[in-house]
Amino acid sequence: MLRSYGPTRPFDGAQALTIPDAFKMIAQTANSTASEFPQINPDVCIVNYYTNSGKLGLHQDKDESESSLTKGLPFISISIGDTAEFLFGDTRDKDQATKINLESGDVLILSGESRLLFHGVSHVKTNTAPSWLKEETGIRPGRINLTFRQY
Ligand code: MD6
Ligand code: FE
Repeated sequence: MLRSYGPTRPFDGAQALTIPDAFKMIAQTANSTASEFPQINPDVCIVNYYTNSGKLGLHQDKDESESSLTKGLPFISISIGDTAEFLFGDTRDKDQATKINLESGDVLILSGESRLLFHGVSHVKTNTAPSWLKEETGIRPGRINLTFRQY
């Protein structure tokens, strides 16, 4: 699959929206808390919605500029809603990958040497979102993941 970043969506020409300042602020606050990592000014935010049967195969995120990747600039991932089992490792082999749970509110940063780790989501755990989140926002079942990067 050809993947690239651009101002419009190839299949219908829709314009990419501006990243809301409040979102950028959350990502940059998380970034600065991990003070050993370089700071980015995010200009790309990908929002993925996973239903409870959603998954994402092991992959590397390497569609950013060569300069961004060479510097190992962080990508910052924020999870909202149901818990995901997240896999990461040095190869595409899911049996060798490390598994962790990403719960609602968790932030994961891949930076420096870990920037090109293989990673993915093996499954989303039904009905694991915090009850206050469901009550206060009416969020539907599943998981939202936002990843912020600097192209
Ligand atoms: C996650 N997301 O949902 C991991 N990669 O926890 C990703 O790895 C990802 O959401 C590339 C583009 C969008 C993504
Ligand atoms: Fe990814």
